[in-house]
Amino acid sequence: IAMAPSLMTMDLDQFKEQITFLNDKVNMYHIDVMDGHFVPNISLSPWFIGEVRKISNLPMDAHLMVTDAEFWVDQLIDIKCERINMPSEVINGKAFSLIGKIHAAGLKAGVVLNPETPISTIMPYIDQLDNVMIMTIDPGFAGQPFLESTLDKIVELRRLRDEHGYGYEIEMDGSTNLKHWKMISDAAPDTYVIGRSGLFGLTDNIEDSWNQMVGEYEQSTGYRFNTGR
Ligand code: S6P
Ligand code: MG
Repeated sequence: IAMAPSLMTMDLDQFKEQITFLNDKVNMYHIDVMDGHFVPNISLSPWFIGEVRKISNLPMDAHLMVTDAEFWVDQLIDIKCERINMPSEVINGKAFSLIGKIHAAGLKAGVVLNPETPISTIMPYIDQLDNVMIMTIDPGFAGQPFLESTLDKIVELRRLRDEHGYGYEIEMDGSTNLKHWKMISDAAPDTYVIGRSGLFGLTDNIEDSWNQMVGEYEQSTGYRFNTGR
C-alpha cells in the first residue's frame, strides 16, 4: 500500500520534525487545496508545497477542492506538483483539455469523486487518468463521519481496471483510522490518505503516533504494514 499523509492535519508547531520523520516512511504528501467556494473552508496552497519541498523530495499529491479548477491547475503545473487531482464535479467541458495540459507538463492527472458522485461521471475520460481519488467523507474538513457506502466505488474501480486494463491508481481519502482500516483494506485502494484521526492526532509525538498507526493497521487487517519504503 502507499501512504499519503494529509498535511492539512499535521501539527504546524512540529512542521519540520514531522516531515523529516515521515520522509523515509511514506510515499507522497497529500496537500488539500480549497477555495472557500467548492467547500466552505480554506487550507493549504501551492506556496505551502514549496515550503515542504525545502525539507522533502517526496512527490506531492494535490487534492483540489476548488470551483475554478484551471486557475489552480496552472499554478500547480508551474511548481511541478507531481500529481494533480481535480474535482470531477466542476471540470465538465474541459476535462480533456485539463488532463492534456497536466500530461504535457510531464505530471500525473487525477480526479476526485465526492461521496455523491458516481463513477459514470468520469467514464468518458477514465482511460486517460493516472489516479482516481474516492472521498470516503464529505470534502472540506477533517474529523468527519466515514461513509462506508463509498467503498463500493473502490471495488468497482478495481474491477473496471482489471477488465479494461486502465492505468489509473486508486486513492481513498477520509477518516482512515482504527475503526475503518479493515473495511478500507478489504476494498483495497492503492493509496491511503491518513490524517488526524489515524496518525497525527494519536499522540503528541510523531514517532509514537506512527508506531501506533502501524500496530492498529496490522491488528485490524491481519496484513503486515508495507509501503515498499
Ligand atoms: C478533507 C480533506 C482530507 C482530510 C483527511 C482528514 O477535505 O480532503 O484530506 O484532511 O481525510 O482525515 P481525518 O481522519 O483526520 O478526518
Ligand atoms: Mg484530501
